[in-house]
Amino acid sequence: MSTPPIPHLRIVQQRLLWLACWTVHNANALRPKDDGDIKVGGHQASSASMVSLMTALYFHALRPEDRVAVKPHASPVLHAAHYLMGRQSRENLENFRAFGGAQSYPSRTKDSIDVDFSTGSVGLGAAMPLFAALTQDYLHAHGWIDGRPAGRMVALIGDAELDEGNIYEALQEGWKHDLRNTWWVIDYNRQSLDGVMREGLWRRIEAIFTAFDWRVVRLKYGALQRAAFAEPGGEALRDWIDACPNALYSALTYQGGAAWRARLMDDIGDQGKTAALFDRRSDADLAALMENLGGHCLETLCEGFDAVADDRPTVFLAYTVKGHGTPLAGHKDNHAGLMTPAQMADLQTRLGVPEGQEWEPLAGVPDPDAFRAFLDDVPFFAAGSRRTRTDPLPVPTLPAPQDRVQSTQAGFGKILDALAKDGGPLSDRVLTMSPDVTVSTNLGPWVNRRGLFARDAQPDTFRDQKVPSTQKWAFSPTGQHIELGIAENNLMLMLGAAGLSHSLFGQRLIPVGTLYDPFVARGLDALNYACYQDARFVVVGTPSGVTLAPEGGAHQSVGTPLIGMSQDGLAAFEPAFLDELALIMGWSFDYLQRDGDAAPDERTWLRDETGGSVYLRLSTRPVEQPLRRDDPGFAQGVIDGAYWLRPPGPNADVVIAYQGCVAPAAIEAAGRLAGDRRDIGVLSVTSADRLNAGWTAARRARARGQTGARSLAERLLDGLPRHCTLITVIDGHPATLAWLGSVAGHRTVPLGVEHFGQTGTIADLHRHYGIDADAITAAARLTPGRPVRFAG
Ligand SMILES: Cc1ncc(C[n+]2csc(CCOP(=O)(O)OP(=O)(O)O)c2C)c(N)n1
Ligand SMILES: [Mg+2]
Repeated sequence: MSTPPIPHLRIVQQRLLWLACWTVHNANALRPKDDGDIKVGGHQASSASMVSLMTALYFHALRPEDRVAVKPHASPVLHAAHYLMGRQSRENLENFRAFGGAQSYPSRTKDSIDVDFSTGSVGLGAAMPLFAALTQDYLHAHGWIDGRPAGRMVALIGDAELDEGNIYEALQEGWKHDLRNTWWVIDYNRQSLDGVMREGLWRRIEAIFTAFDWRVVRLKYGALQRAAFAEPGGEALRDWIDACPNALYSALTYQGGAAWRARLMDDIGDQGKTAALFDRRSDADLAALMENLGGHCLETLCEGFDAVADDRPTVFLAYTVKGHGTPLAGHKDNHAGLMTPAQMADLQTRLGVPEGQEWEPLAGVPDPDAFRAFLDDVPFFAAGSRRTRTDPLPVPTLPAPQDRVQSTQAGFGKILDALAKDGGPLSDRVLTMSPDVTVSTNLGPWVNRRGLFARDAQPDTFRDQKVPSTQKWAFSPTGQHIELGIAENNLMLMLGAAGLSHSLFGQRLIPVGTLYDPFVARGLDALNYACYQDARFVVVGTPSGVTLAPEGGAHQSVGTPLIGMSQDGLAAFEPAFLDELALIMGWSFDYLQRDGDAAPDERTWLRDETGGSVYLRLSTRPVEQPLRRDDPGFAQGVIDGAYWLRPPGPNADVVIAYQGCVAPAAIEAAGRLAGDRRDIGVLSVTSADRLNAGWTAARRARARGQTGARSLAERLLDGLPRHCTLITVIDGHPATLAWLGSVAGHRTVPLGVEHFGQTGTIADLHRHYGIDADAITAAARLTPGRPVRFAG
């Protein structure tokens, strides 16, 4: 490790502090505002807290192969670092938090700079690099990134983030998977948003991380403090610091040198040596000494980071002061605090930034050439962009299983099983994972063929003992299934990290994760977070709805179809039949590898070329399969979101539109009604999400003057007579399909599930919630038009 270039780093530290504070100040106090007096925001205190940490890391300790998640509210520092390196534009900084400018919180997709991991929802940014480290190990074990050093996956986190439960879930999961190459750097300023932390949190942190086999490095005292402790009377000062409550330390920091002196003299000034120690320092020097915590001392930080040469997961507990180096320092209300223009002017003078040169990257730097030469050699930035690209893997045609009666969940297992058996480049890159529901979500056959992943092989003891089992359970470095603990947050984060493999590590993975559909809600913020990063994966919610019947009320999902519709970056499907499912899975494997930007598709008005992730909502209900359907119109409709299972006649006064496993009820009801309502149509909706998105996009396009824009939903429904009633039905919230009536102005009766919690048979529950054939026919009876006579 090279000797830390402390004088240069000191300049970086000052530059980052200035540029970060100035960027926020400009956005709030100088930039003209459209919204009147609404505060733009940005976090000067949280940024100042992390300036030294980020200086030591980005400008000294990190290597090009490392990847970093930055505490969301330190975004101004990250942008300042890139600006200093010539990687961020002044225009973007001037537009911080404005449309198109530098983002409020680091964003992989919206920021122009290399953001390795987006952050924003605190806690998740801590866990994401941990799962990226597991992904990196997976790639190494499979021999795909041999010859390149393993990078460190680094999370820079606020201390209050440790309140988030997902942190501990991630620690436990990491421990199970023999985690390595992971650093968490805690900005231990002992302040959260609203106030000051509980005393002694560090002890809990040390105990918890140690319990999970992490190395704990406490960076508590800066070099100045350590030197002072060595002076006569220094030990008493150290004891005083150690005993000082967080709130008092913060308050004294805010008040400054005179307040420090008064309090210290009161408490320990009766000892002559200690009094002399204080007397040797001016008020300003005393304040600098007391604020010289490890997390602000470049020597201490560089030493601490450089001392870790192995791959053991390491947490650095870096003591800091929130707002360090600014007049906001230490005040308990400083989270959203902004320096006044006068305070900014004062800071400007103190940091030697000449007036008019506020945006100059090297303003006030004494020897710009030498400093520039230093920057040119900073290792982390030296290798250029950290984003990688990969060519898409070809997707084979996935044949539909030929069962006569089968559920989509079982079909999913069979399709993956066939893919595992047939082999090929795509199947080798599929990485499945499940939070302790591998077997019960039908991933078993895939796992039997492809094995479980672990860096070190572990035998299947039950098999070795000849205990009969249908499931092989051996782990090896070539396995393709990651068995996760139950925490659904971890599934979503692992999907997110593996789903960024192509961009983080230049190696494409096809992550497929399964969980029980109701527990999508449990991992929802992490799912949203993964989508926000533009990670690419398939997540399968199964079983779903009330149709999981005897599995019980607690496991029923009602709102997940609406999650599928509303989640950006996620195309949601709920097929009823296996031929549909096979088409959707094949399309998904291609869709998640796309990265283009073509014009919208004229059939659907969807912009599929940009790609995305996919959510499949499946069911355990065995359903009679239709006869072979091989016309291309059918296949296209399945992918686009809907097709006519039974096309309506010209005088249709009822159309039944269904999604998912209620198909048999829709078909039965149509059969019963057909005698009297010959023109009845049945619309199979495979994706309310895509059907709806296309409709919205086409309306928007028309509003912009593209008068010919027409979505699939409009083309399907425009031809229906005006008096036709749509009866929609789904094992899920009725709002999922209710909007169909607005497409062409048809009266709609939306059937679905609004309550849950009742156990029973499928027939019991479908009757109870009114989504069976009787309910559909009853709804049809109430529609205007000719009365219905029942055949039998
Ligand atoms: C999940 C989530 N909840 C709440 C917030 C709002 N929030 C942003 S920062 C913050 C406090 C952070 O304190 P800390 O992590 O200690 O960072 P500091 O500002 O002290 O550096 C909160 C509650 C958020 N971003 N994400
Ligand atoms: Mg804090």
